[in-house]
Amino acid sequence: MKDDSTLSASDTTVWGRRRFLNTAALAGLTMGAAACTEKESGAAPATAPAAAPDAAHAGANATHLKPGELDTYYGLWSGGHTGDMRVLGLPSGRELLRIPCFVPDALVGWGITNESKAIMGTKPNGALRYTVGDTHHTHASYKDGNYDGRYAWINDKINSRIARIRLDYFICDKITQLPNVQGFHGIFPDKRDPVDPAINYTTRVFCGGEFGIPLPNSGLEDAGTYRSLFSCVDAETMEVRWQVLIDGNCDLVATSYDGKLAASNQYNTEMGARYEDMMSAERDACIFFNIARIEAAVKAGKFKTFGSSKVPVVDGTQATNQDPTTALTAYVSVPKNPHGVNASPDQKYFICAGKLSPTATVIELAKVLEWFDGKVEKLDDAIVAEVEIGLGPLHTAFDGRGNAYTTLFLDSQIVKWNVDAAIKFHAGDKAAKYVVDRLDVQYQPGHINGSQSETIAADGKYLAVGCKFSKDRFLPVGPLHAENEQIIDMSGEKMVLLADHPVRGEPHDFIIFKRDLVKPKQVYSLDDFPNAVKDPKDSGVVRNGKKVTVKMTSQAPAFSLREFKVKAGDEVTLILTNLDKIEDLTHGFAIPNHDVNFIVNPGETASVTFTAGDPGVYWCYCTHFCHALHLEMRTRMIVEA
Ligand code: CUK
Ligand code: CUA
Ligand code: CA
Repeated sequence: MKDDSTLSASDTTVWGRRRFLNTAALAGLTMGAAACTEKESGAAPATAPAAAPDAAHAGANATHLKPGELDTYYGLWSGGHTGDMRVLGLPSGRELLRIPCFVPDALVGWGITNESKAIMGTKPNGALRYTVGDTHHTHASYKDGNYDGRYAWINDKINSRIARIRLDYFICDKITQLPNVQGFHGIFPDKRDPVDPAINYTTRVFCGGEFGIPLPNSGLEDAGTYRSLFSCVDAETMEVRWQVLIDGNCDLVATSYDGKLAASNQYNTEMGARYEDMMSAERDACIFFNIARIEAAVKAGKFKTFGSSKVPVVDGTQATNQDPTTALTAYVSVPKNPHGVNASPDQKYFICAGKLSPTATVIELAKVLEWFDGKVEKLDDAIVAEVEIGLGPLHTAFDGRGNAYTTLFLDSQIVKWNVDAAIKFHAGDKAAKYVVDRLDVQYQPGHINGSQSETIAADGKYLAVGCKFSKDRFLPVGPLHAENEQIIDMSGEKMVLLADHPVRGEPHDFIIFKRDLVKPKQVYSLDDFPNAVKDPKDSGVVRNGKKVTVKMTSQAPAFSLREFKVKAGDEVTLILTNLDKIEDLTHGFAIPNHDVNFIVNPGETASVTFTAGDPGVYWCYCTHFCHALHLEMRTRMIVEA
């Protein structure tokens, strides 16, 4: 630690000589990043300056839109600790919406209305089961190898939950907690059903469990017995279909275009409990799952269950999967603590970034399938390239023209490299120049994605990079810095940095797709809600002992009830239907001192249940500016003794 901690992490002359980072070097990694701040902030950027993209590129791929101009792409961004999904317009990078999922949100009343609480899950006393989240990865449903605008999914690492977003209304409609799993990290939907070739769309979502735990979770201390599971969730029902018990752990997830394979990179094949143990081996793995065989094994009853969970768990450990022709899993060896596995848009390869190894590994999917058919002797033959690309490679995006773009955390760079050239180089053609370009970014990039990158329609226009540090890029606002999301023009031979955007931590992953792939609806139908109050005449107060139901409608600039009476201590359920059906005419409803605040969009019905407080008058008011008489849009809750 003493020696390495004094080095700059970006000092490639020193680090580049190491094939792998050792334990001591990793301990110095944090300090290395800090040292790199001082060094880089004083120096001129090595490549294109942020403020002045060259004129030709600014014309072709600019980020600045004139007032009133619309973006051409949507971006779905993981929200990080806010437990939501952020919707961006690109290339401008403007944030359009936050879709709350795992964490309460007072704007829309997420975690406050009965409808959202039912999705989030409650304890027996009615309180929310969880109020924190940590989202990392988001991916959308596919049809014919491209996004189909039905759903997106997002993970919560803390509580192993997966949320589904409906992309017609841009709302979360289901949340499922994975059993037997801690640290649910990577997530990817399949791109078609492997069992029935006619089903050309997503029917399941795969989830990687990162942390090993005792199964069932007994609190056992011997970490050597801890296990991680790979989970499959049904895209429609959102129920967990099956899980696979594996050796090592799961991290990120990728799926093939033919639906036959899913994979997860493994950094803890050592199954260690301390980081020194987790990085003790020189190689780890990318574990492949044979989806059709796993589903057949589940159907044949070859599974067990753990604890109170009824989810079938099949055995994907190495010891029981030696015969390729019956194996459910295949462990492809990749260098030291890989991070990220990404599917190339030509449908041929998965690429694993090396993280602690300066390499990218290209795995040919056809060869993995041949191994499962018993036609290839060595699984290692599926590795068609393992090439040096730079220090700290994490995630990879694609342009649809045969190039890969990998983030280099330690080098603070994006490296653009040609996959075919890398394969030639690996095969012995040492003249093959696979590195096409390098671009300095600010600073320490993690995730990266390109427009349409992981679809068959990758269009190679824009690249977004999530930089973990922003240091000097924005006005200082105290100790917590924004992260720096940078937009890059990837349409030419050389990458051109176009824009910086601050973003609240810590978003991790995102996808970017053409705007015409989703068809959002902006007004609800009253029939979408079984409890809708369809006519203002149906408004009123109904008492049943201590339980009181208040039915009300909103139509600018009034609520249908000008006042309503309840008694102190009543359990009040208030149902509000917005009868305004005009686009963008949303009303809000807040009750002072009762922790109630939510909105109703056009045609929407929402309800809240609360205990009426001390006797008195409480002005319930519209919280969403709707009309010239918005401030006058109120009703009184009169609480009697
Ligand atoms: S992990 Cu964050 S930089 Cu959760 Cu996607 Cu790689
Ligand atoms: Cu209704 Cu403001
Ligand atoms: Ca390892």
